[in-house]
Amino acid sequence: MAATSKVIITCAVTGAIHTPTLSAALPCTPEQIATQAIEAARAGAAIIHLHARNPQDGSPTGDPEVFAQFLPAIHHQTDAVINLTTGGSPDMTPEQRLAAALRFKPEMCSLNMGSMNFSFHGMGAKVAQWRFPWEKRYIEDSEGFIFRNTFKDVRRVYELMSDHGTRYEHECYDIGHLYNLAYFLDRGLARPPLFVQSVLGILGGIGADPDNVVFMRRTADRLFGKDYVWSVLAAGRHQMPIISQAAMLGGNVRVGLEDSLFIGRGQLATSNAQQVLKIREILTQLGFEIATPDEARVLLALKGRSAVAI
Ligand code: KMH
Ligand code: ZN
Repeated sequence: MAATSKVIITCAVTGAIHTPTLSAALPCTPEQIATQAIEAARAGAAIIHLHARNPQDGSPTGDPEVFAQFLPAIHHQTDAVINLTTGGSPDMTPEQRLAAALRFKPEMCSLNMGSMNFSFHGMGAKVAQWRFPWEKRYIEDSEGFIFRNTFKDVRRVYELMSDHGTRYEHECYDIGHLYNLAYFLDRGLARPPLFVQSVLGILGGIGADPDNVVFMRRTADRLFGKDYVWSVLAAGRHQMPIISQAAMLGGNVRVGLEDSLFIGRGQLATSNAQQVLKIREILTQLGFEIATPDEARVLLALKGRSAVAI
């Protein structure tokens, strides 16, 4: 494990899993995404992880023209590290998933470390009326979704994005994904310090169980030694307890409405910043300090905010 003196908070602002009916706070338009991202950065998030949505109906899109409607505001009004998704959404091709990262050459992009089932079909069970026609089917269809991230797909992202000096949030949804990352480390495509994002609680991935957080940590220690910086996210109601545990184990944390719509038991969050402030308070009370964006840049060996094409 690379020594982490301060905790890096990542905020994943909107994602591609939740849909507008599930929470009025979910940012969907470029203005909403920009506003919530800026608030999250001001609240203490050093890294902002971003997806885009169609302004008309909130459906996920990989169109760089939509990203172009919110990235400049975030880039100019904060000094946060901008991290663009390459996971996209279930209905995007590998090319669509990569298009925005290729155009804007961010300091970071996500890189999903293995193919898997990725299902959230139970999420709409309590919804009586949907705001937009696409939502119900999108959620139901995820029962049959295979999240494609073959070795060839992953290699391609490394080869294309490393040319731009972009570094990676390695999304590891199960123990095997850590071994996949070790394979790319051995071949020189992944370069230390690795940023490893352990993802717990996705249906199809490892469960959000405290034992599994420790299992992830020990396995990453064994595979990567001092060559990695560890972060954890957990889906839904597991978010705050699991990431608090991760911090106690020397990890960094990710919050945001991409991962959970909640701020407490049965209580919807009103914004991304609210979740950032909550974990910040928990960490501060536990005696941790929060990393600034520039401190995160040093810890993760990023190229710097002036080297992006936003
Ligand atoms: N939705 C998260 C569980 C990506 O954007 O590449 C993982 C994620 C994937 O953030
Ligand atoms: Zn994402």
